[in-house]
Amino acid sequence: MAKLTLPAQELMYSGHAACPGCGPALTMRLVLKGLGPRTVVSIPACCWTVIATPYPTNALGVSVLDNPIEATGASLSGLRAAADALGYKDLNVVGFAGDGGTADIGLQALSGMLERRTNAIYVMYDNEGYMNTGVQRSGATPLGAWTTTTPVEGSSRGKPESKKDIMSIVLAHRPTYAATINPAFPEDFVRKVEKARDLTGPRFLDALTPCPPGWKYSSEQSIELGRLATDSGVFPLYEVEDGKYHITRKGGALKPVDDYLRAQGRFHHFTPEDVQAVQAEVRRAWEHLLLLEKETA
Ligand SMILES: Cc1ncc(C[n+]2csc(CCOP(=O)(O)OP(=O)(O)O)c2C)c(N)n1
Repeated sequence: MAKLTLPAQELMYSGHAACPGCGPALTMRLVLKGLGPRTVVSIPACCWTVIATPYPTNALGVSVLDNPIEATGASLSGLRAAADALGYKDLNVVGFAGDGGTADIGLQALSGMLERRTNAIYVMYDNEGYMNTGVQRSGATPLGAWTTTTPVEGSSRGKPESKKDIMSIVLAHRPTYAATINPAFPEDFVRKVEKARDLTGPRFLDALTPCPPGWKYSSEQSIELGRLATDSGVFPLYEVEDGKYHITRKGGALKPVDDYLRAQGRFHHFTPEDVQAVQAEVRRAWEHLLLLEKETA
């Protein structure tokens, strides 16, 4: 059996308040393994504020700043300016925000930080909804998914709109580095975090983070779901450096999206036609990614 080569250092401690199987918790643990202790993390209102820092505790072995939900990008610019003024050149300035606080409410602050070329790493953990406040839909919720604000009852059949493409929005700002990461593939994940750590300028990491209560599945399936997301092409693993695309996991033919969708209660109302529509969209996006990789080689 292959041996994992993850850094042994733990900067996330037990006793935090995450649900069992929490994808965002796995993601924080791996991000800190890749970055090490010279790190400050700015966290907006989201599940992670509750997980890490119910006053006066901190489950992380690094400093944490709680910021307003809309302000993570601005917070990173301020933290970097302060770190530079104090001469802390080797400090990793990191934002760790949910999809709601990134792709919706904090989008303008993120755009400002990218455009100002703030020397910082922004991690979006994408659990595809406003989970901390009770599973409301976000711009990152996928097409057709049940949430409390996109119910499956009467004429409502889940979210009528498609998922917002945050990577394309970020990449339009030409960051130094942007990559998708998935805690179900920890070595690919940590390699990208370490690469981001060693670069300067604005860097963005987009993590898919399964959420047992929000996606309605049993907590021990989080890693399996993450694997299915990537191997079906729902969440491809790739990185973009200096405008060049590189797909970091290509395992032959994509698996059908069926297993991924059927494993989650939020898609249980899907008809075969709904599954086909998702399949067609996933295939189209995958082909587009292959093309981008070829064209930018
Ligand atoms: C301006 C503002 N609006 C709404 C809220 C309430 N609020 C707190 S956490 C949260 C959900 C954030 O969702 P997301 O960023 O996706 O993170 P998750 O809860 O899924 O971890 C909301 C809406 C707030 N704190 N501030």
